[in-house]
Amino acid sequence: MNMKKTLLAAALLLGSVTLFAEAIPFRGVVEGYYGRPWGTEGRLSLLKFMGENDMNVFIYGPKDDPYHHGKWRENYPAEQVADFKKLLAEAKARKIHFYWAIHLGGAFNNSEADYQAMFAKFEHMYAMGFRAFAVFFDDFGGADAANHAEICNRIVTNFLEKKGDCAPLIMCPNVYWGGNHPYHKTLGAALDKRVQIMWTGRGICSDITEEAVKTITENFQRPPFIWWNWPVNDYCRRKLLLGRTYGLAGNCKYAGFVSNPMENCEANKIALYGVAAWAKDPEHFDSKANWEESFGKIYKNPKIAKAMRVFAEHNSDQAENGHGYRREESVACAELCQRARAEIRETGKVSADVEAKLRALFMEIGKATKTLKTLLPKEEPALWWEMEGWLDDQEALVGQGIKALDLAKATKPADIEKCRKALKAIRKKAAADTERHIEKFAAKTFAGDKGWIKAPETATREIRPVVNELLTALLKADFARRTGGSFDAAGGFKAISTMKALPNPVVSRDGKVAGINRVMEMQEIKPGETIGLAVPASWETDYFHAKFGTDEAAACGVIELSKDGTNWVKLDTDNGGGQMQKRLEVKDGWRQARYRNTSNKSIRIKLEQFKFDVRGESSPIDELLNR
Ligand code: LOG
Repeated sequence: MNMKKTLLAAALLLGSVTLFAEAIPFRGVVEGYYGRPWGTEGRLSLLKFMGENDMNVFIYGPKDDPYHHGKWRENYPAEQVADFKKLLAEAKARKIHFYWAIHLGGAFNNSEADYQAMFAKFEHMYAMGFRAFAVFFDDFGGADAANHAEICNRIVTNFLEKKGDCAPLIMCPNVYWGGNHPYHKTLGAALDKRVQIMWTGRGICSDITEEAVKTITENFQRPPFIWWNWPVNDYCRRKLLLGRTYGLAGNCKYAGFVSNPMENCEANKIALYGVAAWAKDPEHFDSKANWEESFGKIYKNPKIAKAMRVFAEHNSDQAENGHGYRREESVACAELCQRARAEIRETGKVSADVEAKLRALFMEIGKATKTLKTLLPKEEPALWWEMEGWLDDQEALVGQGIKALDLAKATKPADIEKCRKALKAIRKKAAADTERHIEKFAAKTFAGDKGWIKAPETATREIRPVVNELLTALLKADFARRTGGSFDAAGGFKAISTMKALPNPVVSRDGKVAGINRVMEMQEIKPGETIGLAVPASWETDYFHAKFGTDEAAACGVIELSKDGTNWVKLDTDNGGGQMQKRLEVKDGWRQARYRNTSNKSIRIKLEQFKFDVRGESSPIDELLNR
């Protein structure tokens, strides 16, 4: 059977037969995240890996490729055309359907001219060799289901049918998650039945549950094509997600299943090894065994495989994030870590038994990290390039862990001082490593936007809290001993929101940038609602900058500043390009900023940035070490 007939047969099959725990017909990857697109080398490497693991769909749609998204009307430059041809050849050789997606959200006005521009772009891609197309409406523009169905239907009749040799259209809706939204029903009813509809689950980032699949299948009037937002890390950019594949209902009917991975291209292989095996045979999938065996399959050198296994064990949870999606991490040592924290809370240190076990754990991780730092540069250079920052962080974390245990034992002032010095040196090196990592990644993003790149963090779920809590307790005790006073850590770095759509945004500080973590979705802010940021009194502010992705924000509201959170004054911001910003005088002592919708209508904003530039130590541990 040729490709066209195979696709047609699969499409017909999907419409009529109930599949139970059989291979999902279309299994693969959507390059659909925000951040540094993988590049041709990375994609070639993944296509090879996908082929070897029997995945058969690759959907190209990186948010930060301008020709996919904002500049979709423009053709690709010659260089990129050549790259696509290479990718298409590789995909063909590996029997992978290579889709190209256009992102129309918010930039399509339904004029005949726009339709012609879209078809012209499809022709450009068709001429390159693309025979599979997708349309994305996520995260931009309005939720007009009838219009989105109309656009897709016209692509089917005016382009795909005329060509006659293309795969069925795949579309990503504007409301791509959830269950009973009116958008889903309208779309399901109006959309040509041959078009496949993507869906991320009950939430934007969530497990895929049987019940939710049932509801969405009814509303879409067809089984969903899953866009699984795992292991993507664009909403938890400090973390690498290297854990096992779990949380997927295996007894449902799916049109297809693609994983949206991390911008860390090579590091995705652990997760994709799991997704590939699950989607091929959900019924017999053994999540833990699959994860254990993945390392030997992915890394040729057994030493690397073994060390990656140790590293991955402590790098799998997203940490606190806006979506609330979490994964297990450091499972084998979780109990030890909890016990250690309980002891620290009660006694300010750890017992001899716990101390010995923690020391062994830190040594084991340190050894694995060292192995990776030695072997990866030569043997896995691409993985090394993208993972170096996390290896540096892991090394610094366990290094501090060991020094904290030394500090707990030290009684002589000279020994204590030695530990403090060693800790300062580790933290100084870690800060420099982070700076280097940010520069390195920023140079490779399309936007070159440093604010978007976060400091790598490892082992956040179990181990980091032990190290931080132990260090804080010991250094506080030492501070009291030296000064006779008690140390009050700078508190109060938080978001302050009255937005119903965004009640608990997460904040973080990287060097001198202290802000709300970027939110990718459009969110409604109602008249009178506010979104803001408070920083501790010990931090000095010298700049305020918000990016809302729309000039409506400046037209419909103001930025206000406060010193105490009670009295607010309007800031005369410089506005433009969806942004509001202003230099601040340190001596004015501003510690809070908020945006207030002063108009009488609700607007939709994209909280791409909301930050102060600050001066002052970023953590209590640094404050304690420097005082
Ligand atoms: C985006 C996606 C992003 C992901 C995780 C979809 C359909 N769209 O919230 O580009 O990588 O969530 O942050 C999304 O998931 N928006």
